[in-house]
Amino acid sequence: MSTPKQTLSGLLKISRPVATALAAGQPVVALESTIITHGMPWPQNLETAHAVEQTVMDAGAVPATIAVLDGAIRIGLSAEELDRLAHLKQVRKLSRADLAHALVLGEAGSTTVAATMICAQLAGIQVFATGGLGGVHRGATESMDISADLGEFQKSEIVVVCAGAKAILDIPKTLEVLETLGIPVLSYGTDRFPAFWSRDSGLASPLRLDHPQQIADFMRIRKQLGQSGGVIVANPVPEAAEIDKQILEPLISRALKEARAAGIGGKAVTPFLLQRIFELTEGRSLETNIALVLNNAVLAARIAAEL
Ligand code: PSU
Ligand code: MN
Repeated sequence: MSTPKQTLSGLLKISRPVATALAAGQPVVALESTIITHGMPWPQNLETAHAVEQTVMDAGAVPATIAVLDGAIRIGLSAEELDRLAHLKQVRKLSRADLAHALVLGEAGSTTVAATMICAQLAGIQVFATGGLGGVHRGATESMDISADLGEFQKSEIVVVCAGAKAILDIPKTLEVLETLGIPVLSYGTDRFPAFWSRDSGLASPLRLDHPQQIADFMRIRKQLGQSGGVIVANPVPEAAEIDKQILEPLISRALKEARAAGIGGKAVTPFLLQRIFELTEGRSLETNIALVLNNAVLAARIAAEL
């Protein structure tokens, strides 16, 4: 059988440290790049990208930040490449539908949760850490705005460690869609489903596990049962960094109203809302975002070690 690298003939470039770790069966954690280009302002985006990689390494795994650069899917970026990505002005936000398009045109792009899952699977990486999942947007009965992140879990066999779904979303509907699609939502060490900046969305978690070993076993048993697809691990933000739901809710309502008034749609919605929440919380939401991503990186590394 040919390796993914050969079949993809130049479209997939795995960095040397990541390729070495994969060949040796060492734990590898995939990291997305939309959070760098569209999720955080400069310079915290680059600082966080480096801090997340360092956190993965400190936890005993090899980080593989994923993006499209120079006409190829890149698995593992050098410090110089991370820097270049964080500085890019005209970088595309790539989801499942866009990956091949960016490759045809040779355009640079960052990968969302959905696209990162696809690329991680191609590279043979099983675990991926991010901030918050995309989901069903508020007002989706009108806008039909449901993130492609959700459907991706039916296709790519990856464990995605996140801090739940972003509070800007309609979380009850997001959980309903996940249930309909049969996608497991495992909250880590809690019975509550977390809401990104807050530890509790107000909703019970569909499933709970308390140890990285159990999460690895969960994946193994699914495989034995012939179940394909990915799994969501919802890891609540550390208490010291969380923002109370009551504080956030009026700010989210305001940001949503502004988005509607400005006619923001499609891919621009999530970046717009994250930026406005950042401004309305005077930067506090960003501190929380950074804390939760680092927290997820540690858990992802521990799960990768068990797999
Ligand atoms: N987590 C963060 N910040 C982000 C995202 C996740 O802490 O910016 C990104 C992810 O890349 C996710 C995307 O896939 O937001 C969801 O975008 P949309 O709602 O357009 O599908
Ligand atoms: Mn959308």
